[in-house]
Amino acid sequence: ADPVILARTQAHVLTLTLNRPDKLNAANDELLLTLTRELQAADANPDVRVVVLTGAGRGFCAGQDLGDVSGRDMTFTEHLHHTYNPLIRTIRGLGKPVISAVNGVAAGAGASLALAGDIRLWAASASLIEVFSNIALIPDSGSTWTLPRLVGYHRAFELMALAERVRAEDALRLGLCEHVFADDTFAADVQAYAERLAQRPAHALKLTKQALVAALTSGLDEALDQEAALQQLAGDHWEHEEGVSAFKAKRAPQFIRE
Ligand code: T3D
Repeated sequence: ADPVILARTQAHVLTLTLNRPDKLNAANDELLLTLTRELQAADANPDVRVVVLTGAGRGFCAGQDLGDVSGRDMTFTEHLHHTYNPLIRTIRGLGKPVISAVNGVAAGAGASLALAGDIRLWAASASLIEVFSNIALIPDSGSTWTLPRLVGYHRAFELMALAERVRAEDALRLGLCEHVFADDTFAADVQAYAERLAQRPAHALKLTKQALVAALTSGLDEALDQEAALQQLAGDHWEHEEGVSAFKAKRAPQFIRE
């Protein structure tokens, strides 16, 4: 059988491709557990500086494979704790930037995955649907946390209640993605973007992500203390010395040490 996740590294960019194109990459347990394992391995691999998540074929991810739900020997709660929650936590906790490269429709937990990346790049024909209410479930895999922080409570509720499709132009306006690229150059544009990000100081970005993630749920006082603590780790690292030396010498910094 074809692997459910394709992995390819080029120029320090690991691309993980959800590979069940006949089902718009709907997620079964094997896909979710493999993806989480690949992400954990990427975190430990110094050659990987940026991770890209994308989908094979015309979809990004259509959420839970609905063919796999009936007859399952786990409750919904157990299933979320076993599969989706570790995946979302792994992305959030990963010490490297994760790009959600949304090549096509992202629905249900697939929408949650599209929103979970640190950077969200969309193809012009991509779309997002908080589809859960169509099957009378509630949004999961972090959507209830992420979406209202992006669009506010009221718009999040409407998107969830009506399960309307958000297209790229609106996603950009609403802050659900950072950039939209043309369909026919999407993969190349994503790779170029990711390679640019890979040139940035990896250690400083890891600490930046850590500080931002913590600050999302803290008050200003805690955020200031956290910045002061993490700035020490950044300032003590060789990347800082390199950045300052490069500035003084009027040259580009070299943050990749092979
Ligand atoms: O623990 C738990 O299990 C709870 C967790 C829940 C997390 C969730 O994600 S719940 C939400 C599950 N997802 C859905 O309800 C989405 C269902 N799919 C759709 O609504 C539509 O497929 C889309 C709007 C995403 C795309 O529509 P369209 O018209 O572009 O494509 P299509 O023709 O509907 O789908 C193409 C094929 O993919 C089709 O198969 P076929 O007829 O060609 O053999 C379709 O059945 C299949 N497919 C799409 N989504 C799923 C799927 N197969 C299984 N599961 C799916 N989620």
